[in-house]
Amino acid sequence: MAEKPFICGALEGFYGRPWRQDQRLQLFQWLKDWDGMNTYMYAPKDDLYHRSQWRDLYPNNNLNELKELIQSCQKNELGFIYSIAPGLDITYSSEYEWNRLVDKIEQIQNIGCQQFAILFDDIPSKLSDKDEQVYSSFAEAQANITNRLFDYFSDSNILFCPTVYCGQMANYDVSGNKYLIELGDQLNSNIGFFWTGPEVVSKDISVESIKELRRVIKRKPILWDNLHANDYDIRQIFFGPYMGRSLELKDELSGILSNPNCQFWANYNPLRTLSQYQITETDWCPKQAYTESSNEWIQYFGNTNISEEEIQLLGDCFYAPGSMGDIGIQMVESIQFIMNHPPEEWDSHCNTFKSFEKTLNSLCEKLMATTNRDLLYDFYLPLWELREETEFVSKWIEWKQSSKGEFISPELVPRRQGILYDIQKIVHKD
Ligand code: GDL
Repeated sequence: MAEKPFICGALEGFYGRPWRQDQRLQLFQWLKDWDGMNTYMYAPKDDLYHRSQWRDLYPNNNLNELKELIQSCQKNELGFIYSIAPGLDITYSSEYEWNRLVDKIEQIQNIGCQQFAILFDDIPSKLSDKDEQVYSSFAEAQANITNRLFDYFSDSNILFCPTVYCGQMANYDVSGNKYLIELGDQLNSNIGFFWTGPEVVSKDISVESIKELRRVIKRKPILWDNLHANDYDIRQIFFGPYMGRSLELKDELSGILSNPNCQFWANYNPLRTLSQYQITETDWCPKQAYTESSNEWIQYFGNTNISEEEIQLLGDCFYAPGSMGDIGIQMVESIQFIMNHPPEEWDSHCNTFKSFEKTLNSLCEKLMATTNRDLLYDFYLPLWELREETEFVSKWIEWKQSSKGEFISPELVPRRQGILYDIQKIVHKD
């Protein structure tokens, strides 16, 4: 059989408020315009009918929205994958449950969808008493129902997300993981298999780690890439490039779907640079792709006065999990230096800080005046917080240089308080 085309695109697979319809339509426009991108996967954890109430058919208004999405993907020559996540409470061996699953998938098939994914991530990994009498393992139960779907919907493409979906969940022993081995043996080899890398959020993914997985699951996995996901930490947002994956990695995969930031407008660089990674054959430079993408991104800000320097600062401060771009790194280093040295030694660090502050303030002012209010609201919280911290440092510098009296904080309202901070103070003392 001819090898299926490499799947590449965006996956709406995060927890929290799903994207809006108009945002998804904007996304399809991007995916269509960007070489290398060909797919959107619908998997919002908090679409009621996707997970919690997976048995229930979509009411008409929701169904019409899905239909519009499917038709828009068809028009834009993009693949649309509908996914369903029954794992929270399904009885795998029940014919009643099987019929609910079929009815639901048929409902979506009837509005034009031809690709489906069944997701078993983030569920209790224990079979019910009833299922225990029928299946010898969790893997067998999942493989069985997914193979049955594959046979039943034989004209459709079927994909599968396992419960152990990264190296960490296999205690970093993928080759010895019984669940994965059983799936490799029992899951029809034409069914796509999702994997997030060594971790749930994998900063780097080595070719070797995927080669090892391939040997176990007996197919090339599709990367469910959480690099830019931020649903696990409300204070973070990621505007940086697709990175930490070599070009050789693509040879080991049958696709890459990025599950990015919950805030739709934050995803321009993450997705744009993924498209560039996908079409690059040699000499992949994430930083260069990021700079080019950032400059394109300005057109969506509803304020053409935003400069390349300002956009770079924005992206460099909110870059990727555990890493910043150059401007962010310099800024943190300078603050660190200033706080730990007397003013006579500050020298260029003070200038670095002041110029950062100036650019940040002008960016914020321009954003306040943007006509793309939606984008402003998406970035508001992290930007506002960064601005406040910067103002705090600025006032502290003034005070230190004046060497007068006690430092009076510029904060007008109480913040960094509440139950989360109290728990964190106790639990993470360092
Ligand atoms: C997960 C969830 C995903 C979530 C992500 C980041 C998978 C397969 N599932 O574990 O829905 O967005 O982490 O928090 O990644």
